[in-house]
Amino acid sequence: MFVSTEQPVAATSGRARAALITGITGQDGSYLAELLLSRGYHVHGLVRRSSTFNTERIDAIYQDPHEHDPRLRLHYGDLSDATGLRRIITAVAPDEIYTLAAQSHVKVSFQQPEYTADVIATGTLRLLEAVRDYQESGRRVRLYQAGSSEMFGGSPPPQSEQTRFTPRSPYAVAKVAAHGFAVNYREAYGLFIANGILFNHESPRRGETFVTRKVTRAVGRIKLGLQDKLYLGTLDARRDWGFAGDYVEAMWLMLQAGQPDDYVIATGRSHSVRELVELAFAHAGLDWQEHVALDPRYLRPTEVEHLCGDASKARERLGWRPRIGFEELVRMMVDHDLRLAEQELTLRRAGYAPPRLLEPTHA
Ligand code: NAP
Ligand code: F7E
Repeated sequence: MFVSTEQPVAATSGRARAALITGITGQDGSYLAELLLSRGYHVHGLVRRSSTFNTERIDAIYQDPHEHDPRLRLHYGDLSDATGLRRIITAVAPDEIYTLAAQSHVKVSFQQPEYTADVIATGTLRLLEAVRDYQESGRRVRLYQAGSSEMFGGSPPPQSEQTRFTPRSPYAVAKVAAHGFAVNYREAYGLFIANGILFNHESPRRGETFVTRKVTRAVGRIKLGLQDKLYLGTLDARRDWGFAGDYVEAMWLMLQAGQPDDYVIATGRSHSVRELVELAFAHAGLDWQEHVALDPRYLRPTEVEHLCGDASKARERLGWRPRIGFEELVRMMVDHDLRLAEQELTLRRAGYAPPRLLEPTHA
């Protein structure tokens, strides 16, 4: 059963619930922060230090603590820094922790395998160790761990909670390890940990080097004459693409359940990259064949051919189901990126916009 988004959640002590989100500046973190704020939570976000601002996705919900007593607060931290994580957990005293932070790009994980493993696998372990000690000091906390359909890798669809993990990238191997740590800490120390095994989910806030956003950004720019070609890798891979806003609801529902468990979250329908490209270009009135070219540098050493999830367990036990389908999602993203391209064109005409660096690393 879906719980109303308007209903504020009170903790047992009477104070509003506090949630800590690692990865709050990412796609999912930003949607989840909005959801939790709308439900009355105090939200704390872990932000890593960067030489430029990296908070664009949460700028709309940020409140200056000099002027307000905000319900959203940010803390500098990094999954590579165990001491800092412990300090933040103690200071924040969260009722719920959503661990979303990750080097989340599969192709980049082939280029940076050691870093990817450190942040995803060992980073999750650092957080679990901090939570274990926090709970031993008498506090109760529920933790969401961001697993991925990439863990299924080479196992044929439909993939469910029963499907074997056959990871095909350093990213996926690291996610399998994080999943394993989470299950072990649940069993060994009685921690409330839910593993979400989420299939691809996208939005206008998706990072621009993931294929959906790369395509919709290019469609907007090509339509307005700011770009002519779009270079891609395989067009044959199939993914089960849903909307990120729907998927963060599932994360929250997992932590409201009576028992901690693992859940596949998916739409149950898959499409090829080619179908994505056709639909996105057609929505802008463009012929994709005139603009799309293969660049083998975007191919992966080992590809995941076909992911399509069976989310029956989440539907039956959590009442979760996706609201936005593939076609609506692609239209939403193209429309957003057409508006972005219009802004870029206006700035260019006024002499303000420099040429765009599209992709430095062929991710
Ligand atoms: P995303 O947009 O790439 O966001 C990743 C977040 O992690 C960002 O806030 C990033 O900070 C932060 N981060 C990266 N390295 C960090 C570190 N060392 N310490 C602290 N924070 C760090 O990813 P997403 O799409 O929102 O995905 C959220 C989580 O779900 C990830 O764990 C991802 O692997 C997993 N997942 C995603 C999908 C999907 O389709 N989106 C599917 C399954 C699982 P910056 O903003 O500073 O870079
Ligand atoms: O690739 C193909 C690519 O990078 C999708 C992450 O959120 O979802 C995401 O991982 C497909 C692959 O996502 C290009 O080879 C073709 O078959 O958008 P993607 P992903 O690898 O599925 C999972 C569930 C996660 O957990 C991850 O964190 O598209 N593809 N040409 C391309 N992909 C990219 N990025 N760029 C191309 O030019």
